[in-house]
Amino acid sequence: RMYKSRSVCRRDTDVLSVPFLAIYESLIPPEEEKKKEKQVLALLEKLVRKEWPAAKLHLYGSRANSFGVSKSDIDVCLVIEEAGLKKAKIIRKLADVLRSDNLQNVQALTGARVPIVKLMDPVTGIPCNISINKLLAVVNTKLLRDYALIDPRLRQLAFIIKHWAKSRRVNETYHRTLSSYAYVLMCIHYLQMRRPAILPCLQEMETTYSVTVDDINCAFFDKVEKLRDFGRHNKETIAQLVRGFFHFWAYCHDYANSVISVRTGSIISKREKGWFIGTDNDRHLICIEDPFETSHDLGRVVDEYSIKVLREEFERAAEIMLNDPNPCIKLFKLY
Ligand code: 3AT
Ligand code: MG
Repeated sequence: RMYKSRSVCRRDTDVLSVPFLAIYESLIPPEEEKKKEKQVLALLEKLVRKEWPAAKLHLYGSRANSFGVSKSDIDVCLVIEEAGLKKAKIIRKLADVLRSDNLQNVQALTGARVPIVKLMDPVTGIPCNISINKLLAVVNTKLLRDYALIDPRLRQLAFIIKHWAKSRRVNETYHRTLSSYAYVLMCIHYLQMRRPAILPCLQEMETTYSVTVDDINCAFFDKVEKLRDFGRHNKETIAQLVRGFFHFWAYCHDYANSVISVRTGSIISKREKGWFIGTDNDRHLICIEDPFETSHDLGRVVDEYSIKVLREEFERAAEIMLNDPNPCIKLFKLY
């Protein structure tokens, strides 16, 4: 048997979950990775401070939101006050600063929608992306991490869905499918909508954390240690949740009219958001509201072709989960 930890077979009756939990455990990054990540961050901080003494570096994305599998890239946000300087200029300057210290493969990607510096840490080989003043991503990283602390089933479900999406090649925004961030929001929303609910809606609760970034007030309840047993009335197992997730996206979601919203913990209407073809350049064929930048549809990358690919993949997965007694082989079969 592949699984090592006894915790994975806590419930004897839940044999269907055993292979899912084994996959989940095999994807968790080992402790050494955390150490290496700290070294990379310390090195970057040292170099950046030479040029900008007051600069701060924040880790965000899957290395910080707890949804990162082993060997994920390192997403870092450089926060500096450079009044008047264009981001592209800062990016080029930053790339020069890093190159001067023998770092390899430093690329300034100034043409991208979000300009970044890409580099490879020479010691660990870990790829690293540095963006400038992208504080909303730092805040949404905290929101995701806080949700993960409430019920362990979220992290399990999200690892499995991300692993499925990577295996089936529907986690590639440059091919017009969805980002990892979008998939995690879909998982959070799914667990908010279970009855009894497995996750609460942190943005609808009392505000204990509040920051304003780019004129957007980001406020939510972050004392999540008080919510540790929130989902206790719902006994659904990870196998049931994986099946339910795919069933929802294959057969239940109303693609024509609905928007999923983690911000409200509910489904809202496209009409309410004005999200129709023609109102902006986006197609809104699958609508996932960003929890803070609420005018932002994370499904906007999806077009008429990739929506078909996505929906066929949801249906394929739902069918496997329903009919295959040993679903993991087919489900994660590389596309
Ligand atoms: P991987 O493990 O790297 O696949 P990730 O969580 O790091 O997953 P991304 O690399 O896609 O996800 O994105 C890095 C972070 O940037 C995640 C999220 O905090 C933020 N982010 C990504 N896409 C968006 C978006 N469209 N709007 C706002 N924030 C975003
Ligand atoms: Mg990442």
